[in-house]
Amino acid sequence: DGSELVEVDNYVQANQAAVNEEMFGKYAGRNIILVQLESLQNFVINNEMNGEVVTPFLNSLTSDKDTYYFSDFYHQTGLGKTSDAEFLVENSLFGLGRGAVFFTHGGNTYNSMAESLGNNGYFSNVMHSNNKSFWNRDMIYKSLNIDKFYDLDSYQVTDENSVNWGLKDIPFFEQSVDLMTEMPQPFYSRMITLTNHYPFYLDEEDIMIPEYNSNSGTLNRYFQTVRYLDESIKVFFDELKEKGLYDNSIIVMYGDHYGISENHNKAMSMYLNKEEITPYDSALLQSVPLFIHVPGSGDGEVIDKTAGQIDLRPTILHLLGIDTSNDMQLGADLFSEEHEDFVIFRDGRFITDQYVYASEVCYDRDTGEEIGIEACQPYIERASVELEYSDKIINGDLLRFYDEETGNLKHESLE
Ligand code: GP9
Ligand code: MN
Repeated sequence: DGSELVEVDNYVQANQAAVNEEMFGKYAGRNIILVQLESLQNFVINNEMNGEVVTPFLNSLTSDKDTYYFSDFYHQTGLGKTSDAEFLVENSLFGLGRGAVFFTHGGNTYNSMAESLGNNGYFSNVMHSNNKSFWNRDMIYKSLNIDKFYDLDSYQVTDENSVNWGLKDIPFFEQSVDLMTEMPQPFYSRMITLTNHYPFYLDEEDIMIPEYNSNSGTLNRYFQTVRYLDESIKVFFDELKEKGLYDNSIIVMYGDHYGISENHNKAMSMYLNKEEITPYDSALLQSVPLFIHVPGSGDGEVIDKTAGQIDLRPTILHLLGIDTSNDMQLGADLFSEEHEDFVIFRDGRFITDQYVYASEVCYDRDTGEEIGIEACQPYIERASVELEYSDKIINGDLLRFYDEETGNLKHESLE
């Protein structure tokens, strides 16, 4: 019943990070566009592959005057992959340790980012050119109060403009911006790219750099599809400018999860010039890029706070001037002075500014040396508490007992 929520609520309230007054509402009223970048890991950013720049456009954003680039940001997904990233961002809660929460708890009550933005006059939508029932999206998007899902049926998909999983990212962005011109403003669009997805195939005409030369065809092709993804984002920005949607929007872009699994450690060690990939390395490799691009703001900066996808919702809502102090959330605003350098992975691993915890070993983050478990112990406990609370909320469908307007438990839950 709802009484289970009392303990969770106390924890959430006690761990709220105070808003940064300077940042709160700084970009209020703008459209908000989230781009979830399929399988994009941070190791390719500002890096080369056999002398080829892999992400020229995103690299330019890392030192752009209008872009906050978060260089120590991590995905927190589990088996739900893309859908878990979506869940984290909408709810500031973790996906589940087993299965995909999109499937298992699609009918729950949620207090999503779409709902908060909807309550503040935003038209919320998701744009993704795949069959609407993939990952049970059509069902859970109703529970998340997303006004409209621009799925496969909203796009013109032909043999020529598709590859691998479907519509290529460049035509996806072109067609999406056309759809945006028809939307009521302000809008909240959450876009999900597709081309940079395993097994990383491209048509000949879209190949811009050669393959890598490791023993893994997957890693070898990955650089090429990442290069294509980078190009598609450049096209997206140009289209937004052309259609007059650029200046009054914020564009938030982040990787959804890893693209290169541990099955390719040998090839990765060759690329990274390391003798081997240890659990310590694997954890750090879960870093994905995060960009918050605010056209014309002059507010660019590289921020190396240790953080994760669960932090996106409070960060974004606060930038737009929307209060989250009553939200049942486990993330914290990235611009808060009280944001802690601590990111918890779904499987219990974690990273702080000082430690990496993986395979039940505590590592000194700077040196990669194994150290005594005591240093990690307080974080191990907090990681397990937060994962457990998140699971409790989802498994018990506890948000149906919670009134996020007042921050109180609903009456019937205590009867
Ligand atoms: C499918 C796409 C890919 O629509 O989002 O999902 P993934 O396999 O990466 O979880
Ligand atoms: Mn994905």
